[in-house]
Amino acid sequence: FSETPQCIALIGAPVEVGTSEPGALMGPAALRTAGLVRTLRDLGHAVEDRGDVAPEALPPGATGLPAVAAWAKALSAEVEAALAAGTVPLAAGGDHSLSLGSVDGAMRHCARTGQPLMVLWLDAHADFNTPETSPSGNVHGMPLAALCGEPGFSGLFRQPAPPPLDPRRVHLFGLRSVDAGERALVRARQVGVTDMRAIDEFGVVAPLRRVLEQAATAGAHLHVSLDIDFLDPSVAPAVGTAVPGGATFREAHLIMEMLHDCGLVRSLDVVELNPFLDERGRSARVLVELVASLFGRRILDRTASPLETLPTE
Ligand code: 5AB
Ligand code: MN
Ligand code: MN
Ligand code: MN
Repeated sequence: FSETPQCIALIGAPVEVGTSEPGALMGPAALRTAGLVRTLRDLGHAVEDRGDVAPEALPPGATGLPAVAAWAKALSAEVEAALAAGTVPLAAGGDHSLSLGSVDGAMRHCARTGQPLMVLWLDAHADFNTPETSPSGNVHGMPLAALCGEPGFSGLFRQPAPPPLDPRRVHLFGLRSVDAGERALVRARQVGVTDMRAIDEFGVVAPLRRVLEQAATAGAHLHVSLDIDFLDPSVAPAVGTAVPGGATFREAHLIMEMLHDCGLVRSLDVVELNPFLDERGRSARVLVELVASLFGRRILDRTASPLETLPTE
């Protein structure tokens, strides 16, 4: 994002049909309660809270792929419309199956503008299972496989199927829990990966710079999907699928600052917050802090390019 104020469209997506752990449907409300809109406005941005999306025809009690598809269809339309209107869509979840919709909306937008789409997936998990490989059957572990055109997702809303997302333009960042089947797929499809071992060895800056350089060179629309379990559970306890050894607050914060400074982020998901599991709103507040940094909050007015080795002043 540039220094100039942005128009941000907040789109709530209280989806939890993609997980077996109830509570994520309270995510959008908790993010609003934690001051998401006010915080972004205080940074000078125009924020339009479009309320929560609602799927058109969702039979009560519907589960699995058909239910996810109904949500995704509604969210995709909202995200595409927000992008067409020149605003930055911020999809607030809700479980990670909602990204089927938000990324689909970004893909449709990019198909019209001709801009390539790149996806940065900040997550402990790869979310690259198919119905066949999934150990749990939960769709929040599958959105990337569906978006990248893996088999087993027929009947999803993407009909007629548009060209799938290029897995080489997807980058998994913070990975530390992968199932056997998805591990093979991630390798075979050449999905970009910065796993926790790489972060331990090189920190977050060098690997992220590489991703941002790839995006800048391609002139890409960068979509960022932030799963709260990217963070260490001690920082953000409100997660259904906690995996130890996650990002520290400072690592996540630095990533957000670099994402702001690169000026390439055009759409964003904040997902998997489960307020029912939170401790006095702590995790929701952490997420609001991180979003604020992504939208330009800084400690001092230093504008260092994330692609430079040293600050310019
Ligand atoms: B999340 C697991 N790989 O498929 C599966 O939180 C976990 O959106 C998926 O990243 C976690 O069930 C999905 C074991
Ligand atoms: Mn996820
Ligand atoms: Mn995850
Ligand atoms: Mn999760």
